[in-house]
Amino acid sequence: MDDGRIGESGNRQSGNRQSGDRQSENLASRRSFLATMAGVAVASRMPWSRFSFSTDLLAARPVPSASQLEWQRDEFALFLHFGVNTFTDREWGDGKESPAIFNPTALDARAWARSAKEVGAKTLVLTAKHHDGFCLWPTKTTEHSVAKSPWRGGRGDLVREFVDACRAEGLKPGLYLSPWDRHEPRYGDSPRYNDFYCEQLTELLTRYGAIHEVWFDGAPGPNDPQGVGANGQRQKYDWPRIWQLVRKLQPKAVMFSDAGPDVRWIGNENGTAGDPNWSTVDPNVVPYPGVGGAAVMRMLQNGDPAGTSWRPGESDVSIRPGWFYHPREDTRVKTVDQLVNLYFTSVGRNSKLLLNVPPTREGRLHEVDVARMAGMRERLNMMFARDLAAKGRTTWKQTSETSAVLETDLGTPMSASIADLREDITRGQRVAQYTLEGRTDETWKAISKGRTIGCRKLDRFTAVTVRYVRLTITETIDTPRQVRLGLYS
Ligand code: FUL
Repeated sequence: MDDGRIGESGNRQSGNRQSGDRQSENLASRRSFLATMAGVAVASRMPWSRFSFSTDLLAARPVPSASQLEWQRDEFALFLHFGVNTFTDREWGDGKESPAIFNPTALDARAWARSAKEVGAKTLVLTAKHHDGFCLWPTKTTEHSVAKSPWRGGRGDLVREFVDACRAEGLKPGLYLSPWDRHEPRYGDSPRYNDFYCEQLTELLTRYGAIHEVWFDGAPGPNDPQGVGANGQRQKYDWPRIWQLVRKLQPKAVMFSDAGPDVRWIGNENGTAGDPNWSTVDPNVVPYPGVGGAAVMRMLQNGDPAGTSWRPGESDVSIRPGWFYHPREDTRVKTVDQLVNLYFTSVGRNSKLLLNVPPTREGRLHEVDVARMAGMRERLNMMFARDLAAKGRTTWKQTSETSAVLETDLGTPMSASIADLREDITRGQRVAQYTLEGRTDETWKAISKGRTIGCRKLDRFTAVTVRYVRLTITETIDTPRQVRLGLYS
């Protein structure tokens, strides 16, 4: 799979998740090295690293919009895959499913939102339509919707129940509308399907109040034979039109896809951002969703320090092997340890975690999934309960146009095993290389090292007892700005 995505299993990263995961780990480490070298090379070549006092050049560096900033600072969101696949026990429906099978017997969207809130998620993203084309709202665009199902006597509107529940719990609703539609006969008849798709978007973005994230999936890959319409043609999406429409109808929403434009897919479905992970990208490398190839995957995983667009990465991953609920996977729910690790490989690498928790056929979140998420939250709350550096005495010194040192005296020796680094990303992402050291006596000992920091970088290490901590930033791509250092036991 040279383009990194494929189908039968409904997992666009690889038909075989195991080998896909291993493959991406190997690639990630090789890539990280290459990207670091590229980053360093770029930094020393960059005009603004030498003439960083020119306000014109500084102004040209990409920074996040208010919506992108809020989106990233929220850190954690839940994904809900729910639809006809829930009832057929499949991952990718073929569009021939009868709406009669959609009949959740105890659906409670408010309970989804309550669980999400309890585990600290700020946004919930629902599959309003997956690849099978079945719509969870009573759309005027097709008969293939909840209106033809027995659920709520055909008068139900799950998007309505979902957004109302989110708002009642103070959460932000987001919607996934699959571009690929295996039911709609116009799919493949490009201009006509684009009209249809824009009409669906218009319904979703005008009927339900503020929608905070619009999720455009990239499946199927460009070489997947399944991705043709009834006429045997591949659909050519009008992305500029689609993006403009969302911008017009919901100017504050962030749009997710491989190609953004606001937030990008992180390049795998296992919750692992690249290291380094720059929030800036070269938009020409990933011009539209679904485009494949090694350079694309590298850009998605690592971003680009010289990138001209601010497009932070979102790490989507399911709490179970599949995206939809399957009873056979009740014993394969990720453990609390695995979920905590995911937090570190996504949020802790300047990304955002979008964790999928699929509702059951009853329309409930499964109790095992809820318990595991609660366990994750509890563990994270404990880990980050007390910042050992909060009362320390900190000094910051810029040592050159591209380097700086931050030192904290904790006041007394303390045992730490997590460093929490944060750049003020309202001014962009600047750090390209750093080392962290600690000491109690005269000798500094290495604790960790890394490349980019961005919104949040979490380093975990074997517990060390330190009184003084020193963060040496050896390379930045713009004038260094003070980084925040937290330390946790
Ligand atoms: C993929 C889809 O094919 C999966 O079914 C799922 O929706 C995942 C989030 O994205 O591309």
